[in-house]
Amino acid sequence: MPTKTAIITGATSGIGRAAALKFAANDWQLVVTGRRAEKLQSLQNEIKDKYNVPVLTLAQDIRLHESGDQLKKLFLEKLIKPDLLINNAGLAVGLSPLHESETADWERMIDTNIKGLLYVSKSISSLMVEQGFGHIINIGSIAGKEAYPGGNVYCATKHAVDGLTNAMRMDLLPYGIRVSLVAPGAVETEFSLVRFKGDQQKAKNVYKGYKPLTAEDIADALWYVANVPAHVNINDLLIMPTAQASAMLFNKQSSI
Ligand code: NDP
Ligand code: 8X3
Repeated sequence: MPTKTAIITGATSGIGRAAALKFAANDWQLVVTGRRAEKLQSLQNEIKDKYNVPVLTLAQDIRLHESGDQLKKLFLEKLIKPDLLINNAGLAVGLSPLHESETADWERMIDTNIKGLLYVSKSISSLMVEQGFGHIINIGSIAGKEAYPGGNVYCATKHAVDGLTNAMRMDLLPYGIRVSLVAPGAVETEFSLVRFKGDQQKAKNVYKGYKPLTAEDIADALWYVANVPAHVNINDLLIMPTAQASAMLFNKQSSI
């Protein structure tokens, strides 16, 4: 019997996928979401083959108002309780100065990184309040701690995640529900491919000359944050590659 249940949004690639594998390897039951149904299916198959723990998949676009309630319905129907929500789904689109950027790109980032996170958090935290336990981990970013040129709207959305994490922790304090932020620096995933709209060369260049974090590094951190004793909460964990000192400052001659 699995010990606990985690919901991981954006589990079709990168950090979310690595986190799903990490928690499944440690006997957690999972509910995983993302838009690409075929990727959710292959994650489900891999977890069943390797770890034999139950995995429910929900293919959904987190930007839709009903995304949170769809997830909540699944929990009520299956009679399972969420121990942990990892609000991971997110993206950057574009890296242009504000006056040259596309308003459609702003909408995608704001709707996914802020509004999607809010829809899911509202629905799942209401279940956690009713059941009297739970933990929410939001994935922030170094971009939520400092701005950088061309980062404008992406940085604003991750600053919003930072602020929301603090506010949610206050709202959920009376119910003993923990709220944490895990904020990574550069992690090599599909992130840059999405940011540069499929331009493989531009995406590769982001990680050239140094060793970026891997999705598994962040999955390990998520595992740690989720498994500290019940009286401990990790409020805010900023994790950087050794070769990255700030959003813009890299040692690109680094051997590590
Ligand atoms: P990936 O692009 O590899 O993964 C992003 C995930 O988000 C995918 O599973 C994608 O699923 C999901 N997603 C995107 N849009 C939506 C949507 N509208 N509805 C549902 N799911 C969606 O990138 P990462 O793993 O790197 O990103 C994960 C999180 O980490 C993001 O919040 C990102 O901002 C953050 N982050 C990343 C860093 C990095 O350097 N990589 C550094 C700091 C933070 P699908 O496309 O199937 O919908
Ligand atoms: C992703 C990291 O520095 O590209 O959140 O914004 S960065």
